[in-house]
Amino acid sequence: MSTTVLGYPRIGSNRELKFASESYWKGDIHAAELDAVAAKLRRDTVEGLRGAGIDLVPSNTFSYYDHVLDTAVMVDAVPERFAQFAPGEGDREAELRRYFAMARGADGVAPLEMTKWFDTNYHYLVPELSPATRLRLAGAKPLAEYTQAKGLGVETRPVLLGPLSFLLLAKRAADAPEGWRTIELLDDLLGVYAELLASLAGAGAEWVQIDEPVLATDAGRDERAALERVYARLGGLTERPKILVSCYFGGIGHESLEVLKGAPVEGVGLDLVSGPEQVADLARVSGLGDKTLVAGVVDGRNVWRTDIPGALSTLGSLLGLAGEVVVSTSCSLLHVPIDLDAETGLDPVLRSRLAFAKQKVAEVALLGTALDDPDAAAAGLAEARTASAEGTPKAFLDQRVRARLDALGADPSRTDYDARVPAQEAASKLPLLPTTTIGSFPQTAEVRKARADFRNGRIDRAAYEGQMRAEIDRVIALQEDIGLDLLVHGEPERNDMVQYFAEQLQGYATTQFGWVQSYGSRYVRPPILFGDVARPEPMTVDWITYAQSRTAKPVKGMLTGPVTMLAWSFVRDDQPLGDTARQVALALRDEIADLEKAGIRHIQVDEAALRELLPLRAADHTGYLDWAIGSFRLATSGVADSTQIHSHMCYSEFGLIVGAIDELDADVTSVEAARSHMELVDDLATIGYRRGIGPGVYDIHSPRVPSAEEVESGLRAALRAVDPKRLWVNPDCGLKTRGYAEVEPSLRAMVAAAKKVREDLANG
Ligand code: THG
Ligand code: ZN
Repeated sequence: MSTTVLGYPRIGSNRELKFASESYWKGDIHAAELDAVAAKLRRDTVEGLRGAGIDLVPSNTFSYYDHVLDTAVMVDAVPERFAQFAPGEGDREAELRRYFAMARGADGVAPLEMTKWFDTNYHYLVPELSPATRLRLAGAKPLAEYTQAKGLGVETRPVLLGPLSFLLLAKRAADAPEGWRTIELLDDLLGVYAELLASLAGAGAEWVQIDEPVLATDAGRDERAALERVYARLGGLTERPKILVSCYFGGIGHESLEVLKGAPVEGVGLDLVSGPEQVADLARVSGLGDKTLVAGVVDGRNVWRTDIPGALSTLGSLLGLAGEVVVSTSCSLLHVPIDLDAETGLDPVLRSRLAFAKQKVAEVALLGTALDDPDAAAAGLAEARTASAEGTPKAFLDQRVRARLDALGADPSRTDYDARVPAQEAASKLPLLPTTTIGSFPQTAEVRKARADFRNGRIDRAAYEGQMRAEIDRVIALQEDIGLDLLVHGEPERNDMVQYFAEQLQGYATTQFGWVQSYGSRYVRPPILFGDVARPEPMTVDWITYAQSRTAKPVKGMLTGPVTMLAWSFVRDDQPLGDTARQVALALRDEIADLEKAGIRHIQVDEAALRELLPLRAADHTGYLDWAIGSFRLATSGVADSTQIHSHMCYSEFGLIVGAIDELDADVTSVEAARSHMELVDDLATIGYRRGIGPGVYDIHSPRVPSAEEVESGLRAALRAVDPKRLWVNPDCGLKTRGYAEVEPSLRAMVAAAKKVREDLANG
């Protein structure tokens, strides 16, 4: 059976792309040097895939920043504000200058908006379209990358973002009329794709892969007429490569499958990992006739080894349902780390159950061989059979955790909110409109160095703790001086809000080199949640009680919630996510009890990723929100009425989850609102939200320092919908990525504004 993958990481096994692009932005290297690094990365990828036994190697999977941005530039969907950056013919420096200006902003020109790529942790740049956008073929990136690989002797299948997905992922530009939809540019865009396909065919490309992940969402599934139009038009071209329409991140539904079956294209790719019901859908539409089915059976989103016997049986059942079946990954391997072999610190039992991108490629190759020539694959198959028969190792399970959760039964809950309020008011004397921050303070070079020195053994624990305590002293003193009401310790000891807890919890492992692109040159190393989660000992209590010992004002304890702990990790797939979330919640419940015992009266449990993990299809929302809310309540419901539970959520677009925010039953929730102009406050008022709320009063994502007047007018806007007794005053997110030069004046402006509004309220 032939083999392929839908895409491969582009960052390089030693983060070469990050270092080269950051040097280029600093002016340390020229375009030619950056291009040379990129060419080397592409070469390593195509040669590596061919060497690993992949028959149909993809190309154009590389990107300097983001593949949606690449597509926008290629079809000349460049907003007017970048006109000043228009490159002259063949001016590579200028081309890159404009490209990175669109990605990152430049000279006072705002970049494209960035948002999450479906339900992954990758972020793309949102194209801006309007009726005035004149689409045309303005670039030849897919052709150039195809030609480069061909020069290396590798025939590849260029990967393009599909026209339907491109238009549905784009947004209306500010100048587009209300009611106008980006899909109205479809015919223009198809003209551009026709020209592109002709050029690829002219260069000799046999196949092209056109990605339509949007078909896994409700919005995409609803566009069946457009889907039919796109592939009737592209399929009807006389000068074109064979077309593979590839779909991933979920099932596309049998109706869309029927449309693709009827379209004049040669191949359809389906994600059988996140949409396993599609095996039945294929039978329901009586198969794909003589089309090629690219069967995504190796998970491109998680780090677990494939169940090879299971995959073989799935592939076997597909044989009669298509002209040819090709083994593949479920989606691009962009979302997993590159090479497990680089990890030397992992427990051997865990390691034997993992596969990163390189190992997944080997699995695809093994499956291909096994179906053609089981003898040739005998050794690999025998090993894989043993591995998949093992089940979850006993050592990964913890019967104590399971027994405790069983004993807890249904999720416990707190006394009614209204009854808790007087107890909390008596416990902590806070003024009206209390001021606070989200938790992290700037991570200075000294703080980072101290953490690195301790990790590498250059300083001992006593020296490290001394430095962290000195930093906490500074941050507490600064907050007192500014006049904030509810203080934080500033989190100098934390590298990342998920990794920090993962390092301390049983059932979690962390990697040394497991980088995955989050956006542009920013990568994360998601921890691996592999077994039953438990908390061997308190994780934050010493730091928080130390901070509390330095001030008479109350200090807030800071934790990361169960949903976010899962969203930013690779999570075991041998039990439902909700069961895993309850285990994390139980560990947090214990931590919260210890903080409370130590006298901490305000505890924040951040659910930065609550919105982010919301399933792509509305039909799945209730099931998700049930466990998401249940796990938060499990974590936070063990406290006394007088203990105030806070939460924080990042990112705008809360519309879909305002009800859920209420059901979390936190006493106070801070949210990003500065950029969405307090719209959220109105949404909350509509549902009768009556708990504490801290709509972010300024945008920490920008270095701009707000004026007190600006903050004051935001507060007055919020007061139109929020009871003054419930309004909190805070920035819209943590301050970790900012410098003190901005943070200090911003917080002073915030406190001044709160005082002013408070006085006015007191004077009626
Ligand atoms: N933590 C984790 N996942 C996340 C975020 C987070 N996913 C979503 C969002 N926040 C992504 N945002 C960022 C912001 C900055 C960086 C990465 C993702 C970043 N990374 C450093 C780099 O690439 O240089 C490396 C950081 C490190 O040393 O660990 O700056 O907050 N888990
Ligand atoms: Zn935030």
